Amino acid sequence: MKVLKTLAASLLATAALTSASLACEVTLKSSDTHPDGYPTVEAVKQMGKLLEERTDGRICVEVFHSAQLGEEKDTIEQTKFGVIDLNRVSMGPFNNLVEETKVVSLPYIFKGVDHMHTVMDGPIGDEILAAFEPHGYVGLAFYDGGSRSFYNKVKPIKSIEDLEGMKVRVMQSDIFVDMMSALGANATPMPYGEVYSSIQTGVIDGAENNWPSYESSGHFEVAGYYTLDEHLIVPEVLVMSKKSWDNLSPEDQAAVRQAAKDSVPFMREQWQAREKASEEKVRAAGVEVVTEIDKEPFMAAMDSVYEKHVTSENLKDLVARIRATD
Ligand code: GTR
Repeated sequence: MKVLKTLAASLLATAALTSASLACEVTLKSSDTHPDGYPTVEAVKQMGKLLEERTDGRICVEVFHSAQLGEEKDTIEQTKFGVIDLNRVSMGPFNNLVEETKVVSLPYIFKGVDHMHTVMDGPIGDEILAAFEPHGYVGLAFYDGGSRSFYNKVKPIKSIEDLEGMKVRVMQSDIFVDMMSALGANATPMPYGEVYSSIQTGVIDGAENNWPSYESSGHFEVAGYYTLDEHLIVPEVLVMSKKSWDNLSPEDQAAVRQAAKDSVPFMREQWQAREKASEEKVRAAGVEVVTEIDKEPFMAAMDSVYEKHVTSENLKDLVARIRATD
C-alpha cells in the first residue's frame, strides 16, 4: 500500500512538472485587423507555433484577429506602450511615425510584386526593419499585401477622369491623401473597420485594396466596380513592442526573430492561394472588373506626390536604390 502511495505521489509530481513545463511562461499578445483564416493571421499563428516548439513551450503567441484589440492606428500606439506585444499591420499607418516606411508606400515605387520581394528580402528591407527601433518597435518581418486597386459603387473606373470628384477612403497617411488629390479625387482617411458602412451610407463612394481584403471585408458587396490599376504595393510588417522585447533574454529575442522570418515563406504560399480564391469569389458574385487600364497616366500623375514626400536625403537615397534594384 505504502509503495502504491509513493508511486501515485511521484506520478502526480511528474504530471505537475510536465504540465508546468508545457505551460507558457510568456504569452505574446498579437493584433491583426483581418479575420481568422486570413493569410496574415495564419502567418502569425505559424510564427507562434514555431516559437513554442523551439522554446519547449515557454513562449507562446496569441493572435487577436478581426480588430479585437482595435483599429491599426490605435494598436500601433498600444504596441509602443507594450500593451500589445506583437502587431501585424500595413506600413501605411506607420508613415507618420517611421519615415522609412514612406518609401514603400509611394505609388508605383515597385515594378511588381516580385520586385517588392527582391527589395524587401535584401539589405534595403533590413534597413527598413531596423528603422523601427528608435521609435519603440522591433521590426521582425515583412508579409505580402499584394497590390492595391480602386473600387467604388458608382461606375467602372477606366481612366483618371473617372476618379474626378469621387470620395475615396484611404489608409491614414498623408501620402495617400496626396495621391488621391493628384488623381483629382477626394481622399477620406478613415480606419478600415468603418469603410463598409461608409460606402453603404454614401459617406464615401469607394476605397482601394487588394483582392483578399476587398473580399474578406465584404466591400465587394457594396462597391461592385473594381479596376486593376495596381497603384500601390505596400508590404505588411510584423513588429514587436520594444518594451516587450526588452523583457526577453538575447536567446529568446533571437528565437522570436527567427520564427518571424521563418513564417514568411508560409505566408507567401497562403497569400497566393487566397488571392486566387478571393478573386474567384468576388467575380462569381458579379463584380465588374476592369482589367485593361492604361497605367501610364496614373504613374505620371504621381510626380507631385514624390516631390512633396521624398524630401530628405535618406528617402531620396532609398528611392534611388529601390529603383536601381532589379
Ligand atoms: C489591408 C491590410 C491591412 C489594412 C487594410 C486597410 O490590405 O492588410 O493591414 O491596412 O488594408 O486598408 O486599412
